[in-house]
Amino acid sequence: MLIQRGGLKVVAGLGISGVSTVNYLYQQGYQVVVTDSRTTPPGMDKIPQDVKTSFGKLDQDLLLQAEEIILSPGLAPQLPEIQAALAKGIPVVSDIQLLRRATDVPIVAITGSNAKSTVTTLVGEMAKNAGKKVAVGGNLGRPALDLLQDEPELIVLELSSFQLETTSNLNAAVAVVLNMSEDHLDRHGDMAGYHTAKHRIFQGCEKYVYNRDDGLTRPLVADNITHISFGLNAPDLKQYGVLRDSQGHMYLAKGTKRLLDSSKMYIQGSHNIANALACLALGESIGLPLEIMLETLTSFKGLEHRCQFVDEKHGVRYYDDSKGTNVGATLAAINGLGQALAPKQAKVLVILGGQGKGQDFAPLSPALANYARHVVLIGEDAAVIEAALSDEITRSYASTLQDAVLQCQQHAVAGDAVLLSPACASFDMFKSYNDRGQQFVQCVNDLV
Ligand code: UMA
Ligand code: ADP
Repeated sequence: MLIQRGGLKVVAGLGISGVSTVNYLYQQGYQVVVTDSRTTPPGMDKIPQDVKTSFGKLDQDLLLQAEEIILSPGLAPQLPEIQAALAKGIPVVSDIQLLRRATDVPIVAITGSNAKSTVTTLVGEMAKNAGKKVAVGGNLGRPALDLLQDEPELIVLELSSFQLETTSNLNAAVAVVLNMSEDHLDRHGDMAGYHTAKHRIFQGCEKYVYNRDDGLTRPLVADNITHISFGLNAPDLKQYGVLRDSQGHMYLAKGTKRLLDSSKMYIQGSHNIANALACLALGESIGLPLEIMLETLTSFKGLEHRCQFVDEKHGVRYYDDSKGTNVGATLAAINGLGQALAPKQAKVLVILGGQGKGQDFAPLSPALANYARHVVLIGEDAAVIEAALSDEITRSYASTLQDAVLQCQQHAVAGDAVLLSPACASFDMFKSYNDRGQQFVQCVNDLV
């Protein structure tokens, strides 16, 4: 440890972000201790041995001694131990707050119910291809404070509502809420709570980007803050949008100028066109050259577990959309695949279910009635989803993913597509959405 400075920093929750926070504070010479409700939290072996730890429950005494508590995004501020600290006037902040305090490097701040990882990765690639020394992370996986090790000139951050809840005055160079649909209501109480958390991203921003197709993405900030919009309609001057030719081909456009034929991108579906437009608007806001951004859009292959083609068996195609963890994402996948198959009279077989996070599943029903041949329900909230489906949708239950895939195969006809897009979190049956996606791929590979 270097010099001892300041009062006691208590890190609540270890995990990936807790480890990064403890190590950062330790290296800076702060007095740091860590508590976690788990007896053997992940990352215990990745922090200095002389850091005091208290595991097995959140240590109330320790929390009340803090000068500041740095809360893991995995822990809700509503927990009684955290509420007790807040009541005593102890500040509770995120690792994102510490990052902002540590550096003046411009931050591109990205949130939304869906598309965060895709847009964050793409903007990071655009910046890299433009020759910027850029660090990319946050909710995406590489914890925020670790990004400082790269000594970046630009930081691109994916931010979750959990991280934003305890972040104030991020002062981003540019901020965006890409879209808003129900998610994490079990944590935020209702849509208003979730919206409030997400919109903290705009506090102190220099510029912002918003989605014209989704009023809930538009910030309540002063009119004089520079902004650019994107949307799937024809754009006004200097805004991003879509122009169609006489055959209906969609072009990414700025004002009246066509920029790119959307079929030139590997990432497909109208939601990905919106994502690409958001990237252009964000990139323009930080001065990235248009040509390089367009080249990046045409070379980007997309991320794993996002509507990813797995294999074709007996004329049936299998798609892994394990990252479809909420209704909004699953709707985009069902509509995207369904619209593509409809002219061939083919349909989608959808595997749905897991932990529902308090969402309303009713919006899935019309899309499934239009495009699904059959639905297989898995996981903790299978019955909650079933109750939201209209009678004409044929459905069955499966207790394992393997059985779900087999049932889909039995109901499918050549030309159909089987889609794993659960609209739910995975933790009831799997380690993570990655694990769920990998197991799905294995089940598909095992099909005869
Ligand atoms: N937990 C406890 N007790 C504790 C602390 C955590 O039981 O004292 C449990 C909680 O149930 C929690 C789970 O552990 O849900 C995971 O929390 P963690 O502290 O182990 O999390 P980290 O490993 O630090 O990962 C966190 C983010 N996790 C969450 O927000 C839940 C990661 O986002 C993020 O990539 C990482 O920091 C680096 O910034 C993951 C995520 O699921 C991908 N995010 C949600 C989403 O995308 O929908 C918001
Ligand atoms: P996030 O990081 O916000 O979860 P991802 O880029 O990982 O976003 O995508 C998550 C899920 O959302 C995937 O199933 C993906 O196909 C879907 N998706 C991507 N973009 C959109 C969008 N603009 N609207 C709705 N769903 C989307």
